[in-house]
Amino acid sequence: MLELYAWGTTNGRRALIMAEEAGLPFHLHPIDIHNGEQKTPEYEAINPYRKIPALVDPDGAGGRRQTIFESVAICFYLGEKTGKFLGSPADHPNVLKWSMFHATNVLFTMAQLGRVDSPVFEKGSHQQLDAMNRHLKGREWFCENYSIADIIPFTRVNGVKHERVKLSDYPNVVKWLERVAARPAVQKAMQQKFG
Ligand SMILES: N[C@@H](CCC(=O)N[C@@H](CS)C(=O)NCC(=O)O)C(=O)O
Repeated sequence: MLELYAWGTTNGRRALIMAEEAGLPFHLHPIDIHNGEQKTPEYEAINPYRKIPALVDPDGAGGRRQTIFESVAICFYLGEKTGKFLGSPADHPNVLKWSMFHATNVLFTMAQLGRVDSPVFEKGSHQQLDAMNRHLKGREWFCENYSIADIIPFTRVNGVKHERVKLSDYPNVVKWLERVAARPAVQKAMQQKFG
């Protein structure tokens, strides 16, 4: 059985959404990061960075035990393991590029937006939300079908609450958030209690 180590944070719930969407049996280990549980030697053996989330697959490719950390890597890993949410062969390049757009831009910029009072992160967030909003016009998902390119940004964008960066200025993004939030697997993961 897959072992998922997480807590109820933006990054933790991203991995939990992916695990729920993947549909494989998994055991959720709550790691209370406010209690230092991510800093035990046992957990460090799974993730040397000592942060959640992490996934252990006792039955990876070739029957090998695999440990995966970084929530985006967990999305790719479970997508590859199940053959789900990576797009058709023709659409896969789109899934790659949008997943990377989110992983390398949106996750960092919008995390800093909530932490640091800086025009740099405000401008970056506006530029990224504007790109997303224009792309989502007339589309349900970032790519042809629901994919990790939707799962990766969801919790981070959903959490944006800022005086000068208002999601309501980006109506196609708001509608996309609502579509993702309506999925049963997403609802289950977002309602999961920790602590
Ligand atoms: N890029 C990493 C970020 C992981 C991360 O920052 N995790 C936070 C919680 S969201 C954590 O474990 N914080 C506890 C600590 O820093 O000690 C990912 O997406 O998995």
